[in-house]
Amino acid sequence: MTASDTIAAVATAVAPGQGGIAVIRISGPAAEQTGRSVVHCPGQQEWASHRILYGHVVDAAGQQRLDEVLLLLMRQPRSFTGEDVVEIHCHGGLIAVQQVLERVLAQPGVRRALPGEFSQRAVLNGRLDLTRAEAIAGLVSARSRRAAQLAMAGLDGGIQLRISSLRERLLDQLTELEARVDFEEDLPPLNGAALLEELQTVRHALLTLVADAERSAALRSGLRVALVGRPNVGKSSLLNRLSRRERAIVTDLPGTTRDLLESEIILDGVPITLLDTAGIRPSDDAVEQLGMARTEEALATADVVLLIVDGSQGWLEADAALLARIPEGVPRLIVSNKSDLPAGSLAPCADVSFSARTGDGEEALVQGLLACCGAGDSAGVLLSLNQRQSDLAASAAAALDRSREVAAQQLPWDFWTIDLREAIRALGEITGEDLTEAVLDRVFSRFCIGK
Ligand SMILES: Nc1nc2c(ncn2[C@@H]2O[C@H](COP(=O)(O)OP(=O)(O)OP(=O)(O)O)[C@@H](O)[C@H]2O)c(=O)[nH]1
Ligand SMILES: [Mg+2]
Repeated sequence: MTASDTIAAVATAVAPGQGGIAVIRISGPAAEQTGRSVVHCPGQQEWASHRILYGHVVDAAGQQRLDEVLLLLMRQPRSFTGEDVVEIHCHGGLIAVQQVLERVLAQPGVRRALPGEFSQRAVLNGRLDLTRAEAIAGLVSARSRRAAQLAMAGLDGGIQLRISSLRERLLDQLTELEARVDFEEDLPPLNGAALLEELQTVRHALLTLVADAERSAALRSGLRVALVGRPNVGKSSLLNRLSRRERAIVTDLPGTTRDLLESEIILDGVPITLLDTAGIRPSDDAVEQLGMARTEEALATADVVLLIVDGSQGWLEADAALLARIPEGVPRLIVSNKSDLPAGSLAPCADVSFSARTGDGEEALVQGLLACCGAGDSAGVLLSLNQRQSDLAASAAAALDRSREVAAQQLPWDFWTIDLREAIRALGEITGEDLTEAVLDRVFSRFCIGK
């Protein structure tokens, strides 16, 4: 399949004053002609595929040089999209790249690429399967080494392989069933119990993938962790210590933090946004009241709440009142700070004891935090489906679950095929395979219909 139009876009990140080199990617039938029109290559350079050419981009009037560039032509099908592709490697930053892109877009038959359109063409042209295309997006957006590692597993084809093989197993069963629907009398009887067992094995495998996806979701999207507590317990000090910099203002005056303050950190490969909040206490100060309203918002939206108490004061009623304000179901960790000072009379019912001043107990705090957001468990995860894939895997598993019902009611074979088809369709949607034709192909190739 070849698209009739040619698309172009800057493939590298663009920022003013940054990036030595930027790449403009052009894909489609007009790619080579566009390259030839836009880039003037001196001397006898040959326009051969997969060779680097050197030249200049000049303005439309042919007067002024806009940039000095390298050009890479990759003729179809040996390119990322499977189409003719030209890459213009120009200088980075903002202005030169935009000028070159404008020249490219002004060529006949060329338009600006839509988001993800190169990958989409690669998939449509069979150069890339769907899960690998999604893995590229995951790799690009990875915010931690671990997330990048998981994306690479997808890029290496791990997800495609796993889902395809589960789908194949279902297709095998469907083939058997469909043959029975059409030619029951010609074939040996089907073992319903064995078939059901196979479906449930696949279902369990899918559920494991869904659970792994949930466990590692934090790795991809990151977690918002709200630090709450009474004024002066050391919320900002804790944030500074975990951030390894003086991000927040710390003073011995209660009510120092007035506004929400965010700090992005990576803990054990998990991206975490720490939210420092205004300490909660009765106050007539208008600014402080607004700050406390934001604390409430942070409480309502955080994935995890760290309730910080002052261990040198012990567990106070106000701490208990704050604990009660953490919304139901939100994982929480109670941190007793200031462990370097003598403990207060009432021992706080804390999960970890910590000192923002000395750093004592930091490892326990980090591990407790990761455990409480479930991110600590993701260590053993080797493959991580993204949300779309995980939703589809879950719906396939649900369809397979329904087959138990069908089995229990001892319904005829064609009833079994309904849920099975549904599960196969969902998995095929993950891998991008065409369901109906694939199933029919299998039926035809395995059983000689004309016999
Ligand atoms: N000894 C000791 N002092 C600490 C520790 N952590 C914080 N402090 C002190 O406690 C005081 C308050 O610290 P902050 O981090 O500003 O407390 P906060 O909870 O952010 O306070 P508000 O922003 O007012 O709500 C400062 O004087 C800190 O130096 C600790 O672990 N040990
Ligand atoms: Mg503070």
